[in-house]
Amino acid sequence: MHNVIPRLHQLFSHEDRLLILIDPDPDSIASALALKRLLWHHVTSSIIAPIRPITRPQNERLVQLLGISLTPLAELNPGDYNRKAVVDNQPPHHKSLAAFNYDLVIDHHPLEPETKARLMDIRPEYGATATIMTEYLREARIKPSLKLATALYYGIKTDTANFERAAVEADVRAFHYLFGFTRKPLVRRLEFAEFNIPMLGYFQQALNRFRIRQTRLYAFLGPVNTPDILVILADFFMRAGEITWTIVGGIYQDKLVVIFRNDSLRKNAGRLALRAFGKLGSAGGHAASARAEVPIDRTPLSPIARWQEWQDFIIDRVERHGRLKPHTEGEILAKPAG
Ligand SMILES: [Mn+2]
Repeated sequence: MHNVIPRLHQLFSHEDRLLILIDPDPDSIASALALKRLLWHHVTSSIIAPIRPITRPQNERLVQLLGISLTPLAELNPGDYNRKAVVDNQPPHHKSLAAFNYDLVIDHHPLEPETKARLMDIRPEYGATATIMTEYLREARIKPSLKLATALYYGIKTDTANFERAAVEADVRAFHYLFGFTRKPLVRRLEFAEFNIPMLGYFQQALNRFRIRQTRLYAFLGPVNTPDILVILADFFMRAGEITWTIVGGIYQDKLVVIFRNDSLRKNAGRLALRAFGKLGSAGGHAASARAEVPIDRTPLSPIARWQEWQDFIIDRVERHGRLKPHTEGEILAKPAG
């Protein structure tokens, strides 16, 4: 989309008060910051409102380190804002987003048929919304500040998983452009904040409890205050060279949550999650990563069952219903010669 800036400015007048809604992650936070910057002097005020609390340490760190000001949706009165925008998501994606009418929607997820706004810019082929916003800034001839450039740079980096996931030429171009406005040590500090001190307790627990079946590692953590820790631990255990699968479970808000990871060599995590837990709850994902969520009352266990029982339940479901190949590359290699 070319010449989007005049159309963007035409949407708003100087008396407008703009509410920018986001489901907070680095890409949405950065995109909202960029929108705020693009509308400086064009609206009376603009505010960034996350629809849910930030739980990931890396996102917390981004907000803290760059001094980004966010106001939780729950703490403000949406009626005080006569204009509304959503970036990096579309209204049908979430109940809290669907509750409003929008002036502006900018996103890189596939277009939802019910998405409506006075101006929509949806580019499903893009790896990040931050890429779209970088193009806007360039068109508006606005040089990003260190803070804005770093946020956008980091947003592209995380949404494309360092360009391992779907990205297009435009993402690479934006990334390269932003590189000139950011600072490496700042980006590195953001990346290192993968977990926080309270989360280390879960590491300890997982290291004490994990079980290995062939080359598959299982761990059950019990109640967790965020499912993010299950993802972090599933990724962490994949770093052991002998491990080809990690399956990490925990209880979050009356649900058993199970995270699947594999080395993506002829494996399908989404299918395994579905076979193991699809009959009990929701399950699915991609080739290398998947997730299952099962309401506790749909499992044979009581919420107060011991962790060993839960861990055995997960191992049993996956090994029995997952139809895992009896032999893995690891086992074949481990067979004694002759
Ligand atoms: Mn995104």
